[in-house]
Amino acid sequence: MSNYHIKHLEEYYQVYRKSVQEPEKFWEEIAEEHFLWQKRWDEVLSWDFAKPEIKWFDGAELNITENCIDRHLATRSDKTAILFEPNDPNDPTEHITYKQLHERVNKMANVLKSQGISKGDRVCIYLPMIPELAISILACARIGAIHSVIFAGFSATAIASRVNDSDCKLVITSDGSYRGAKTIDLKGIVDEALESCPGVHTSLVVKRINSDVSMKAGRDKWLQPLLDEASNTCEIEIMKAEDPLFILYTSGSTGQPKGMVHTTAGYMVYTAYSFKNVFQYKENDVYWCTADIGWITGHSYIVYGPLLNGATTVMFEGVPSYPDFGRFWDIVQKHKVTQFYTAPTAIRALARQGTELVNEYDLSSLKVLGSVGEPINEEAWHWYNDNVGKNKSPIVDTWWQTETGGIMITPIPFVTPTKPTYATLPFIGIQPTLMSESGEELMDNQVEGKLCIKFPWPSMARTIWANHKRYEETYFSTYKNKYFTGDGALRDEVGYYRITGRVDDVIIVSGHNLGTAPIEDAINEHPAVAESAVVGFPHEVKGNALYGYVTLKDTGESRNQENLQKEINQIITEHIGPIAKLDKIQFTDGLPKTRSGKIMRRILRKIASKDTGDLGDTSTLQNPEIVKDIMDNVV
Ligand code: 6R9
Repeated sequence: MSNYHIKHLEEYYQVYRKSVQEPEKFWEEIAEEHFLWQKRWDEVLSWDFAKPEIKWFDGAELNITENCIDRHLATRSDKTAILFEPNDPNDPTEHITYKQLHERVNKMANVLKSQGISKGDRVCIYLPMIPELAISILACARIGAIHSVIFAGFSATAIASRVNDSDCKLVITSDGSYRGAKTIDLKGIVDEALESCPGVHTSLVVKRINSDVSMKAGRDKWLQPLLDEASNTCEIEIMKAEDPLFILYTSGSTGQPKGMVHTTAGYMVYTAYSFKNVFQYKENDVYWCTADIGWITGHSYIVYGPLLNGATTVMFEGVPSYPDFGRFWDIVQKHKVTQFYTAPTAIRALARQGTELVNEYDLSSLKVLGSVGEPINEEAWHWYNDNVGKNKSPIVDTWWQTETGGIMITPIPFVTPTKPTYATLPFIGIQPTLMSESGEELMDNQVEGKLCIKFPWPSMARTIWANHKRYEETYFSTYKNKYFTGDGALRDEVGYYRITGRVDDVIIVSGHNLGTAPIEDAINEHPAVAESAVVGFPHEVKGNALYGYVTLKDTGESRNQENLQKEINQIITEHIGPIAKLDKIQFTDGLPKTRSGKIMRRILRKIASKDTGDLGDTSTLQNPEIVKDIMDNVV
């Protein structure tokens, strides 16, 4: 049916119009024709952005894993579902068929049950990019447990706060992980975290690197023996459409990370439909998204979206630079990858290596290239287009968020003419709009404003775990009756969108969202620090890097600044993780502040970016003299 697979621009406009004029009818048709339901819905959509309360397919019953796995068994049981490419290129690739995936998920689900996990319980997953990660996610979904995946680069403190926020009962981890030539002691990090997580009764440990880890009696259990014992059949748990499927934490501009809650039916329908169209997926394609499953991109477009379509999805354990910077291209060549979805920060890192390596490999299998995570700069776009796509594979620059669950603004390859740095047009069913500073909706083209969404879509997050008020305040209070994204954007003369970046205090470093507040909180833990402010500055590879301004307590002692820098970064690593380390630290006698005491980050951002031509009016500051001082000592 054409609604499901769009193939030319006219059809896009036609389907798009239908999806916004009659959204209920549109999504109902998609839901009816392409999924298995245990019980049909009573109502396609009910919503109120003021409360906010959003329900899709209310009354329906289903299990997402029946849709991801069971229903493919009749026609695709021997087809590869997950193609696992290990860290070491000399280790064998693992092809997990749909039939094997079914067995492994069922076994894992039975293990979880045997450990006392049942519907509604929260399970934390802290694993490297190995098959057990996808299998654990699906096993949770099979029995109705709510998975909360924590990226395996986060620190013990970060794990503990997330585990406690959602009161997880069980953790799944591994004895360690491979990362290029290094190994990382995941088990040790989890052990440290669990010291402050009284609610966790069990920790299941996957053996990956065969390291010598300590196992806490009564709590820690090797996973394999339990799997060996478990039955390979596990009935699906019947879930309601709006039952939570998972929690995924994302950084906010202030305070604790937000546990975004995604529910079952709407998320399923939207990720499946968007995957199919955005990647123009066809039956024998080999699709590869290089993201980590610890982020939303991996949830929606490594696990759920591809499996819902019966696709072959590549999971890569390693890094783009190991054993050398040709690794990505080696994998594309080896598995004849057809869709390749990565992040601008990876493209920039690869582009820095020149074109010699990329030209050594046969990339002719590629049909579609994707980009996600941050705005893609023009230079990176062209490098990607010329050297990877050879000017024949369209680049889909996909804009979306943890909160949106699925891709929101994107070209459809071979359908939407692309334009470098533009995410182009709203995807089917998505109604974006731009708002002026004064809160007016900007109706014309060639305008710039704050990006909002006017109408619900099936995969939007429904709440923040245990904090619905924060959900309302963060997303629905800035503009009445609109979901506010936190991003700025401009719309060109033909209605294409270009995302200009965050308008709040979230900085995107190598595609990872980092809130400035938690980093500042960590810095301020250092006994010598009085106050700090963190801003982003442009970085050739990471997109943005972090610049910290730090004032020290006046103790009369002299201090070694180099040691202080190391100690500060150490504290940040402990509290958040190495991704949040500061690239530059400037010690200063003061921070520019407004009369009401707010730090003027706008000025600090410009100074860190060496863009001091126009700092605006600084005369109204409490301490205007500090600005020159900071400028004179910029690092
Ligand atoms: C999917 C994901 C969300 C933030 C988002 C925006 C930035 C993502 C982008 C993009 C420009 C793109 N972002 N994709 N900016 N162009 N194609 O990345 O989710 O980790 O929650 O980040 O990332 O600023 O608001 P998440």
